[in-house]
Amino acid sequence: PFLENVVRHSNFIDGQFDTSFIDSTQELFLFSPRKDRGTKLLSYIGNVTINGFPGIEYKQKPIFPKPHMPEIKIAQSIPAGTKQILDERGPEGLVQWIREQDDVLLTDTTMRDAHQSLLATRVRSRDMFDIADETAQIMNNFFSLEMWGGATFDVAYRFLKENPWDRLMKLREKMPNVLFQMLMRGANAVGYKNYPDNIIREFISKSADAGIDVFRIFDSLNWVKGMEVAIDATRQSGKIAEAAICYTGDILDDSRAKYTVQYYKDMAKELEAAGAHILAIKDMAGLLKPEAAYRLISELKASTDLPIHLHTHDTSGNGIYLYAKAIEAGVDIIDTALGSMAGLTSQPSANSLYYAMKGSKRQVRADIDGLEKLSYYWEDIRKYYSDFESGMNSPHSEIYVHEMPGGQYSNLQQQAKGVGLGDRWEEVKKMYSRVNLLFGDVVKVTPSSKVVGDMALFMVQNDLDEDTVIERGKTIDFPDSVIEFFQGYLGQPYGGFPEELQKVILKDREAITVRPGELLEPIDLQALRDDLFKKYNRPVTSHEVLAAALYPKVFEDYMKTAEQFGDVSVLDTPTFLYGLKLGEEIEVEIEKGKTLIIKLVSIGEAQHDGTRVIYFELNGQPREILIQDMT
Ligand code: 3PY
Ligand code: ZN
Repeated sequence: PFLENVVRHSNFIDGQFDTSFIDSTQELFLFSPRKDRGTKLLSYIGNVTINGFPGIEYKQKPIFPKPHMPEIKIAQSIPAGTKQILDERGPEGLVQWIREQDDVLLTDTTMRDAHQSLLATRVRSRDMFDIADETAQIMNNFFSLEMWGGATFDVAYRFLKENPWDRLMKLREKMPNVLFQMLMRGANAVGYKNYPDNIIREFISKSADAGIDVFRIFDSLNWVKGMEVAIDATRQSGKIAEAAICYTGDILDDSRAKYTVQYYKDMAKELEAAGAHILAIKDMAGLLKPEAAYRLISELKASTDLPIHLHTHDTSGNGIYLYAKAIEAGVDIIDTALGSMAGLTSQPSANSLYYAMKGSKRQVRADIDGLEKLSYYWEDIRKYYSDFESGMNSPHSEIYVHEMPGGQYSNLQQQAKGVGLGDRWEEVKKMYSRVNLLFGDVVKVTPSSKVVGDMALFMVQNDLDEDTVIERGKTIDFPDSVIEFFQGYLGQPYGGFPEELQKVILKDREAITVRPGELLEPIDLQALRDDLFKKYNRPVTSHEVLAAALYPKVFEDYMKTAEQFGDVSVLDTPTFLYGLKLGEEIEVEIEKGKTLIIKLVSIGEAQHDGTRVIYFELNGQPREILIQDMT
């Protein structure tokens, strides 16, 4: 097994036959236990069959069509793409190459922001692996694939019970030709709070090693100080630092004068000075109107040499129009999703944009027939996750009023349901925009958007308004996230905090004005590794150490589930979410060449202690599993 681990390791696959990496790579010494995997999987399946899956209304397993696989010839060798340009010419060479392209280049967000925004980030790795070979063939001329970061990291551990690093490394293996891009929340990494600098540096370094090429780095308050460590760490790793300006407000609205074109131009200059290779405009809520896009891109093009990469969400339905205007103004790269995973709170459709721009001066570089085929596949996959859809089924122009990021919409809605405000969702949305103004008109993107969302839920739940928050505030315990925000632990908002509100919320707590990273003690990763070693009684990988540093509780729960049920990522998605129907038989490949055949034979009556015996066949042999019925 040791040799197998070495041969399968990405460094070895990348041709680093100098095996000195063995000394520093603990995961090579991990040998998965061979025994008992069948029983653990049966326990998982029995459990989900009886008790259902969190967030899915309990029902009989639906019948899903077999996903449409694109009928394309998979070439013997994978066509070269932007990844090879970066590897051969380095970040500066890649930037130069972008400048030389006349076509508009695309980033596909299907495996990250699209499902984060449409399906509460629930798409599993397996559904990505199954289409990876075809994606590498069809999207070989894309600029990049955004497939990691943002909320995908913690949702993978928390809800999907799978390891996000495996997703990254396996996709890298299957798609070695196109740049991989991740969303990095600056000093908040892939979390909701600032982490010590050493964690940011280590996380970027390990993500780069595992396969990320382009780090889109932003700060949730557009505070450049909060982005500097991440930009520097990315440059140190030899990767692309794509620094983002988060777009908020409306540059066309003079009554909303806080975020002007000049504000964005100044920020672009600061990011260039901080070492950005590419400038991203991150329109996380889809507020950028077509004329505003034209003006903003034109002015930024005139004031910086950096290539510009535009990101939006199509919530208003104006996405294609806005992209057309941005293309006219000279934008270099834009973010789209595959047709069936596009639109609404997700990105505009690559397929539609391709046709929209046909006959215009600048072409959108894409293989449209191939995109249509990939889109069919995702149309089927999306059905698995229908319980996580937000229920929004037509464009919402109200986005220009509530300004909620696309990635937040379905999540906040779930959160509202969770605290019993499901039927007051309209009120919550209105309150969201009122809280924004109460906070002084802040940039709203993870995690600052979560603070605004938490406060909106809190105010609706407690029947508070702008006046009563101040009047009664001294006796109110505000949500922790709100207190921490006003303490300056997410950084400093442009224009400062509203003072009166800050006093009411903080009471006798102190606020900081320096970068939180300057105050946070480094986490001793070696000590953490030793602790984890003791706790789990086996060597832990550097990826596991980082996960434990970023999300201690989530990681601990994940490890418990993994101990109880084994590696559930091998299950097909319908079985993972719904279990099995009586008499249903599935094949589960638990490792290459090793398949289990699992059949659900019958479900015993509930016993007086609430347990049931579930009768399976495992590879033809009868097996009984005892499950606690929690329904
Ligand atoms: C995230 O931080 O996850 C986002 O998608 C922000 O837009
Ligand atoms: Zn987004």
